[in-house]
Amino acid sequence: MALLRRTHTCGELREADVGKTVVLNGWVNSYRAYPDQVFVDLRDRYGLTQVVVESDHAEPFAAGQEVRSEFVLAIKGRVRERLPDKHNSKLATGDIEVVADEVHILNRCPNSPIEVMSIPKEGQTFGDPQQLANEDLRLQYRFLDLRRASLQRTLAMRHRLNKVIRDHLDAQGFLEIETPLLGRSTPEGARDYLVPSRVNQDEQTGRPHWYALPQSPQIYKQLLMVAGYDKYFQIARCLRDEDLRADRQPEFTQLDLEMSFVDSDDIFQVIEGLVAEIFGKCLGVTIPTPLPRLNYADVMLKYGSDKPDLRYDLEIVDLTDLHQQSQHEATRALLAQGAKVRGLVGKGAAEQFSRKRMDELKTFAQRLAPENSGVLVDVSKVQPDNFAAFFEKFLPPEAQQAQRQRLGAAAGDLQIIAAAKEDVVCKVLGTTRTRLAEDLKLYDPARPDIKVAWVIDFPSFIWDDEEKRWAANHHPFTAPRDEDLSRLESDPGSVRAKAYDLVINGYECGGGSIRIHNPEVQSRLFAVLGMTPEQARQRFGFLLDALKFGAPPHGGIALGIDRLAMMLSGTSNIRDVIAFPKNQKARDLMTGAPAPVDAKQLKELGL
Ligand code: AMO
Repeated sequence: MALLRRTHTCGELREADVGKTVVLNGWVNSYRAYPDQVFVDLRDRYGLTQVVVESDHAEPFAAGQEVRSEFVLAIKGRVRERLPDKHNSKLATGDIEVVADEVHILNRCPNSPIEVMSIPKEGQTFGDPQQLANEDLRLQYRFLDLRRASLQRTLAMRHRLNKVIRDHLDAQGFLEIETPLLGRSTPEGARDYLVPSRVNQDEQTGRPHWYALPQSPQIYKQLLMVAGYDKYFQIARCLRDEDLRADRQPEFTQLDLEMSFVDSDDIFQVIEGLVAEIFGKCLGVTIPTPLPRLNYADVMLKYGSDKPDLRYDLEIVDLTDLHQQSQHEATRALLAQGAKVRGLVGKGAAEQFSRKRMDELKTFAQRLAPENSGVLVDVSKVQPDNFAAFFEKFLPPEAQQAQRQRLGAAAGDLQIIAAAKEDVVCKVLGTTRTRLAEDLKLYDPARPDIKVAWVIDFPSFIWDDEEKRWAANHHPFTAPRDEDLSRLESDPGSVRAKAYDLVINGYECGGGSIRIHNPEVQSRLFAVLGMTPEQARQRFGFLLDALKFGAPPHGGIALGIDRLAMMLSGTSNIRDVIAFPKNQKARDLMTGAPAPVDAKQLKELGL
């Protein structure tokens, strides 16, 4: 049979089309069969159109009776206005229906293991089923799940995001340049995915040499700057073998960008213009620029996190000095080891918290600390003229008053106070802060409320307690601040980086820096990270060489496209914005990857 090519999509026909003969192609969203009529809601990614097959057309009526959910049909028919009481205002095509002259079943479908789309129920528009099947099952049948309206909307949004980015950067003179997937390790703090080379094997052992898949195009983009491509970008796939979270995938996409002859301000300007355009064009939301620039040390103190959610206030305050006078022994022992006491207050929240809910919140907070951290946590209601709460009763009266004042705590408030090592207190109170904001509904997740800021002045290094050495906080190519360079070897912990993160609604949506373009400084930095000159040469000799051959000052950033798409779609699950994601265990449940391979393949690889 010749293909009955569609004349219209299923979301297109309106009252003005009444009387036309049309052809529609699509999937059966739902059907209702009566003795003399079959109603079929035909669906494609553009919408839904009601088709009526009547018994006085014997041939199409016979086909219409065979129709089941998710069958693929071609329908030829006439557009007519629906009966006056049958108009559906929730559907864009709700004023018309198509009376079928021909019904062709192009393909059949067994009972779907997951519900793709429900019959729009009372009060429900054309959209997702009310109850989604279990996510693993949906990932296994991803080709069916992708028929869902919200996933189709999200992928369309992601397309638009990429297009806005490309158009915007093109207009600013950037070149999109692709860099290799098979290359040398580019460290970004995760493990590499390795690929054995069949044609390059060790002469003695016969074992393969290995490519590393890029954790990011970082080194290549720096080499492009050395080569004079002063405004580069790429929508680049990155691969990192790391533990997964709700906002992490092993394979993800970055908008990677680099510029020459710039300082941080130039990068801020480009990215602020781009971000404003993205949220304006994709979501109709105005992002006021210039964006706030928040100091790392300040945000760690106030929000307990380097990616604060700024949709609500709820600030953490330091109480350590007041507790130097505490009569509580365990608190004093912690303070003697350099611990901090900090707290936050849920204004007017006391009445929403029963004893049970307070205990739950306390347990939640305590569990955020590592075992043996000795963390002390108290959740209590602020009692007027009564200082019986745990972190109050051991303080002298002036300190009790001072603590309330500093917290801004008054009767009717809920106070949460914790004592532990600084990083533990940040984690405990920072995460409790986001949970409390959720509990107290301090923001509306359904509303496109977008709060963007820069976090700057990160430390260059963090101490790796397991390996007992300094590690790069961003990556080892990030330039230290000029005024801190003299302390690179003597006090690495005090060196701040020319690095910046772009934070949106509590997510790190981008990170970048000004790079080291001087080979001596780069060698010094590798040395602080514990690499011998030989190791540095063996791993990054090509970069050190390139820096010698006239490297311009340069810097850049990478934005997480998946996370931006999450912000645009209002989801907190990264798998919702990726067509074929991996599950929490890095498995593709649909194709079954990763999977064992043939012995023959392994042999060829020398494995
Ligand atoms: P960074 O490692 O900070 O920097 O990555 C940049 C941004 O990429 C996103 N991202 C991820 N998204 C999903 N899943 C992951 N596993 C994942 N890892 C990172 C985040 C993050 O902010 N080369 C540097 C950039 C530079 O310095 O120019 C880099 O890759 O949104």
